[in-house]
Amino acid sequence: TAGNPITCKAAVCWGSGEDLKIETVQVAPPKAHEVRVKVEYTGVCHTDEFTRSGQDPEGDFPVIFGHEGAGIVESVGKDVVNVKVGDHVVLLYTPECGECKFCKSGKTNLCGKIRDTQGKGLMPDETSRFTCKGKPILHYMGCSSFSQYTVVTDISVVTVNPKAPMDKTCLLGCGVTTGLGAAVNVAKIEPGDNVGVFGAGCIGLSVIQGAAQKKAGKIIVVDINDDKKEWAMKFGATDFVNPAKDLKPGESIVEVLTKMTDGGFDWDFDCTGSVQVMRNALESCHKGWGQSIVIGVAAAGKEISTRPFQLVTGRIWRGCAFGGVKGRSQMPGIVQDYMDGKFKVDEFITQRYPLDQINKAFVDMHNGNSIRAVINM
Ligand code: NAD
Ligand code: AHE
Ligand code: ZN
Ligand code: ZN
Repeated sequence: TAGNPITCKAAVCWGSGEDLKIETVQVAPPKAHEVRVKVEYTGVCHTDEFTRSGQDPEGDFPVIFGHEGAGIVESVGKDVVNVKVGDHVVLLYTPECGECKFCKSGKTNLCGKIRDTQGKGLMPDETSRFTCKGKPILHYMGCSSFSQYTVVTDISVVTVNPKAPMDKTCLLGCGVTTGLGAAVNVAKIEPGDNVGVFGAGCIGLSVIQGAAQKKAGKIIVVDINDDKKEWAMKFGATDFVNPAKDLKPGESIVEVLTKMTDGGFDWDFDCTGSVQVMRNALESCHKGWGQSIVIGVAAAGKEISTRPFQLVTGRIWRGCAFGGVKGRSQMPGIVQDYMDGKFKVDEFITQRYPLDQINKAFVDMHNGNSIRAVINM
């Protein structure tokens, strides 16, 4: 009940590169402008693995990962007005306060209000709501959905249609929305445009379905895992290239793609996080106007490079987070669109596990036989 700590299970990562451990944790009650959520389902995104493995320059431990969560509001702190106990919600790692410079700009979905403390794994008062064995445990991306109960700020949560199944809406908290939004909000794909998608995980497949929705011409998918061909085609790709196998001696992937598109892509997307792939994506864009959109996140210390001539000759390099989506304004509509059958979500789920088997989701990701594992909390 409101005001009391809750004892529950959570998957705690005690140190960089370690497996998650199911622990009993205490979850403090929400303070002012905070919300405690009973997490029902969470997806596992490659970014959770990125930080677990120690590649994230902001990564710190011990921590409770997870940022693709859906659940029910258990209690609210003082001054919370946007959600109430019992609401079905989606957690938002990109919050929306509506009043900061970023939110008011109309130019970006990034919100600045809690970014600093969120990056440190803390609530806005610089403390954590999680303890385990007497030690504070860090939050992650303002969500920590790998806990049966979590505390988030009120700007990091949005109420959605309670009829929407939460084992699907969790995936709208990152993967599906990130790719779909990049294709339909960030890029301005016109009918017939040629689109390239590098990496056909949940993010890339979501870009493909967004591009198909926009009636793109060719949708060419590049992945080093042949098993992704069938997946890519199912979501609307027209072609698939495996650069590890399909190149002739001396031929580069950029040459192949440029030939296939009569000069390059109108829009392409990095959905891998590899800086070499990002370069290839930029250089596969059409001279004069092609835009390459970086979605993948790269390891600490990695940098992108290309010849400035690529930009002088009109290619545009940019990126986005959460598909450019403003969560509190847009998520209820996105959930409704899903309910109305306007895009696929159920099809992304390749595995389902209870919380105590969450490490299997990371193994599946490494084996390349998973699009999304959904964890039943
Ligand atoms: P995933 O592991 O499910 O998919 C990645 C795909 O890329 C796999 O199919 C893999 O075979 C392929 N791949 C890897 N290296 C490749 C290479 N060199 N060339 C071609 N293909 C290659 O991951 P995901 O969950 O879809 O996430 C994709 C990336 O997007 C990750 O870096 C993740 O951290 C990032 N991400 C960013 C945002 C954002 O808002 N910017 C949101 C979610 C995820
Ligand atoms: N912390 C990392 C970068 C990680 C990153 O870029 N995260 C994306 C979301 S990935 C979701 O799966 C993001 O939201 N970025 C914008 C932001 O403000 O963090 C680093 O390199 O420091
Ligand atoms: Zn994610
Ligand atoms: Zn804001």
